[in-house]
Amino acid sequence: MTSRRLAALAGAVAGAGVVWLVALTPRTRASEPPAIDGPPRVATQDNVELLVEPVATGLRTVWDMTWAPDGQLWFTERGGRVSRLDVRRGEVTPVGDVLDVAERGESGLMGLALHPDFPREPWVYFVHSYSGGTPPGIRNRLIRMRYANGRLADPQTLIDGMMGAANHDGARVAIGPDRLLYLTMGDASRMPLAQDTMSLNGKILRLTLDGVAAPGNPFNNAVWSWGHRNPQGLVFHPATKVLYSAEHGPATDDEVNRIEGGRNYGWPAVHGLCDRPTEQIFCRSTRIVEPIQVWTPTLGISGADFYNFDSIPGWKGSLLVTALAGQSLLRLTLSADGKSVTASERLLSGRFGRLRDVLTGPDGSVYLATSNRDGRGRPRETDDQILRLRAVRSAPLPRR
Ligand SMILES: [Ca+2]
Ligand SMILES: [Ca+2]
Repeated sequence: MTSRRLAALAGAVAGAGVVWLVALTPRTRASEPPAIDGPPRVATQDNVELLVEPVATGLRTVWDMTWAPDGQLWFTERGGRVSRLDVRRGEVTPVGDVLDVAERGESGLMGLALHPDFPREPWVYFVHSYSGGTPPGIRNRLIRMRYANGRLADPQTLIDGMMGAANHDGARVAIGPDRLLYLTMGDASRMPLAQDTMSLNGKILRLTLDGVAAPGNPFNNAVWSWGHRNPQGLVFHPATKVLYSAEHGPATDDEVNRIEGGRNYGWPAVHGLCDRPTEQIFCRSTRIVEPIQVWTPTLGISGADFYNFDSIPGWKGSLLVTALAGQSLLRLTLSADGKSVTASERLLSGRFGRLRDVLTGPDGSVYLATSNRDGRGRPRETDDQILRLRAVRSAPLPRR
């Protein structure tokens, strides 16, 4: 079945949940045609039953997803393609390609954001890797393109020359409530750069929407916070407007950080918490900000979004984070001040492979992007996919 037909089926089913009830009714006669499998269901720790539906299939390493004001879901694929997805109909419409993309190892077309006044201001922002520089190698740049008549055109480079690499090349973009553009940039496997405040690697950067270092940045350049290894998740809390990042650790210490401008997040001197003696000395002398959550061994955490809806009972205010190697969706409950994690839950373990990004939807659904064709997964025929999670019913089932 083509990806379009599969997706159309999913869209139709989303509008008529009753169909699955029929499909799930036990068959009584051997001569009946085999029923199609219903979409997988998973139960949360509160025993809320979630339905998982494919919305789009046959994609290649979906990296970043965001909403446009018209309700279309825009996404990047790492090889360079940009598309929009009608989540009700399951229709994928390519809108253009970012040219000059070098997709090697973890590098390629990554972060995506729309101008806050889109489409009146028709700018779409991207971070991508390319081959170039002296000596020649992988570099990263932030660009924007103009969207008109259904197509992307007129690429403009905003910042260029950031080191790239086949590893630690994370680049997620988020536009803040302050109308500034925030951008994560991995250390590109050059660990000391993360502590060099003149380098743009191993940083979270803060820029105007025209790509200029934002006024008030601590070092009069684009650097906002430093000491980051490979942040691939970046999201503002919907109520407090505080910025949070999700970061790949090495073999230990994946981190979720609460980002404050002008602060040092420790890498490579500190992995995770300031708990080893050598780390404690460094932390005392340099005022490190410790993560609010760590995972050891690492799960390869990536995209992040807040869930700010009532549709899934118990989830409102949660921070959702995807895991690549850990092949799961993590849900974190934050304390009232947002400075610590009070509970966590791990869902979908191994069910859909590597998960690169999560995006919560205006209808209270949760959209997930798989990354099984990134060279490290075991892709199935339908990969990569954009999946939708939604509650089957609005109240948890009674506990058995
Ligand atoms: Ca850290
Ligand atoms: Ca540590």
